[in-house]
Parts: sequence; C-alpha cells; structure tokens
Amino acid sequence: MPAVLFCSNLDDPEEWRPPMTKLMPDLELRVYPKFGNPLDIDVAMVWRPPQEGMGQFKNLKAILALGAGVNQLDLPSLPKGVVVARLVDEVLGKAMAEFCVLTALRYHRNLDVHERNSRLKKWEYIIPRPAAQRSVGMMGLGALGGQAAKLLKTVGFTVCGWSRAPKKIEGVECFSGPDGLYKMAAKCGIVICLLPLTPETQGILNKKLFDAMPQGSYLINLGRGGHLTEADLLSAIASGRLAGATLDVFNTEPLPEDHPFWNHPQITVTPHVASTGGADTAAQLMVENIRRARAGQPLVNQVDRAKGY
Ligand code: NDP
Ligand code: OXD
Repeated sequence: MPAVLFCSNLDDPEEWRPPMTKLMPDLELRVYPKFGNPLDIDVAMVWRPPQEGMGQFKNLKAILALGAGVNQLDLPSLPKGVVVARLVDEVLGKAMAEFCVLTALRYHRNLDVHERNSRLKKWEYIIPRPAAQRSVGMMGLGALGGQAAKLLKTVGFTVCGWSRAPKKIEGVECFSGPDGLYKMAAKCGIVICLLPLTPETQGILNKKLFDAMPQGSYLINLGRGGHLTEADLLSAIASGRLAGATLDVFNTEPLPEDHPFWNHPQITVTPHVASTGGADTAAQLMVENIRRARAGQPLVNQVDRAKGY
C-alpha cells in the first residue's frame, strides 16, 4: 500500500488529515520522522525536506509543496524524475491580497509617520492624497501578485505590475523583461515584491532598483529574504531614497536578535505572516495531485524545475 509522507516543522498534519481523508478514504498519511519503511512513500507533502534529503525515498514520484514558494525545497538537489507542485489556494491568495492592501495603505495614509510622531507627541498634519495619485508596483503577477494587484486596483490605487512574460490584466499597467522592471519602478511610490526566489531574482531588491524608484518611496517584501540586498536597503533609507520598508521574509528566520532591521525606525518587521494556506480548501488540490502522481499524469500547478518556480 503506497503512503504519503507529511514533512513540515510549520504545518500541523492533523489539520490536513481529516479533509484529505474525507476525499480519499484509503489515504495512508505518515508524519516525518515516523514514516516506517521509506520504500512505501510515493508522494511527499513537504514544506522543507528533512536534513538528510529525500534520497532514501526510492519510490518517490512527486513532492507536493506545502507552500506557494518552492525555493526551500532546493530543487536541484531533488532526485531527477520527481515532479513538484506548488500550493495555490484561494485562502492563501485572499490573505496575501489583504496584506498587500494593508501595508500599501499604511504607507499611503502616512500611518508610519504618524506612529513615529505619536511616540514623540508630535502633531504633524500631512494632507492625505487620493489613492489614485499613488502608484503601486507589483513585482510578480502570478497566483498571488496577480490577485493582489486586482485588489489594490479596487481600493483605488494606480497599479503597475511586472512579470517575466508579457501579461494583460485589466486596469493594471503591465511590464515585462529585465528593462521593464526599471521602467515600472520609476513610476511607483510603493513597490511590493511577490516573486519566487530563483537564481534570476536573487538579490533583485537592490541599489539599482531603489535608485530607479522616486525619492521617498516604500518597499514591501513579501517574497523571500533572498530577494533583498540588505545593505542596499539600509543605505537607501539612510540617504532618503526610500522612506521605509515592510519586510515579512528574511534570509534567516526567525530574524536574529541582533539584526539591524529590528530596531530600525523606518523598517517594519513581520514574522513571515503575510499569508498562509488553508488545509480545508487546499486538501482537494493535494488529493487531486496524489491521484495524478500515481497515474503518471502531469500535476496541477506543476513547477518547472528548470525555471525554479
Ligand atoms: P507564481 O509562480 O504564481 O508567480 C510568480 C510570478 O513571478 C509570475 O508572474 C512570474 O512571471 C514572475 N517571475 C518569476 N521570475 C521572474 C523573473 N525572472 N522576472 C520577472 N518576473 C518573474 O507564484 P505565486 O504568486 O504563487 O507566489 C509568489 C511568491 O510569493 C512565492 O514564490 C513565495 O516566495 C512568496 N510567498 C510568500 C508568502 C508569505 O507569507 N510571505 C506566502 C506565500 C508565498 P510569469 O508570469 O511571466 O511566469
Ligand atoms: C509560502 C510561504 O511559500 O508561506 O507559501 O512563504
């Protein structure tokens, strides 16, 4: 009887078991590290592979990521022939879009400045501007960035977006390709990163990008810590090029206690909480992909291992 491995230090397998068993009554879900005979495992639901890697699961056909991002799976290290699917889920998408609107509005309505002023008992009237006068640039127009761009538009922002391949999204000015990023950045007072972390996007939030943005802009990084060149952000804020940043993801998580971001008055740190998937809604996708993997069919939301997302 083939079995599915569940391996995550963040997700609770007992949240997934009931909705998945409802859809697949004969599901045999084994939780790492008590998986029994490794040769029984043909599919694995994984946030991050165990330290010893996935090599011992010789009959593994597919990895179903417990995240939308898959960089933490270290794709090149996975056995060749193993297919990988990402998590795309309505709860995840909705929560991420909310977080984008929340963080963008906070900067748009100068709440960051008012928060600092209130600690100093400083009464400073800043005239609020209409949202349409603020351009928000979305780096990544996939499942999450695309949905967030639409909600930002609904709130009234002028919205731009950047992707690898050209895209058309109603009401969103879309850019693509390497030059497109800097053309978009030049227009945007708030830039949000919702890219996957790949060799091409590593360190992409850097001086070149910040220099392209208007003076006094804001950065919101919800992608991965590896997107950000940390020293460039600190310099850009020190010079006034950027007025502040909200960072949800970091190279090392939890963010080390002595990290300069913690106490920086213009940086807001959130502990990788921008969004999370819902087991109830995503169980259907997982079960569908277990069936497909066992039938040798392409997975839903299958990752292109060469592209890295
Ligand atoms: P998708 O794969 O659906 O979308 C990725 C987007 O990025 C696509 O539009 C893609 O372009 C674009 N892209 C990728 N590489 C490049 C490149 N080199 N140049 C330009 N554009 C590029 O991913 P999701 O939207 O589902 O997720 C995005 C990321 O969000 C995840 O990888 C993860 O890192 C992060 N995340 C963070 C969470 C948090 O709580 N902070 C929660 C969940 C996810 P194209 O459309 O042309 O392929
Ligand atoms: C994800 C995440 O990739 O939570 O899903 O970061």
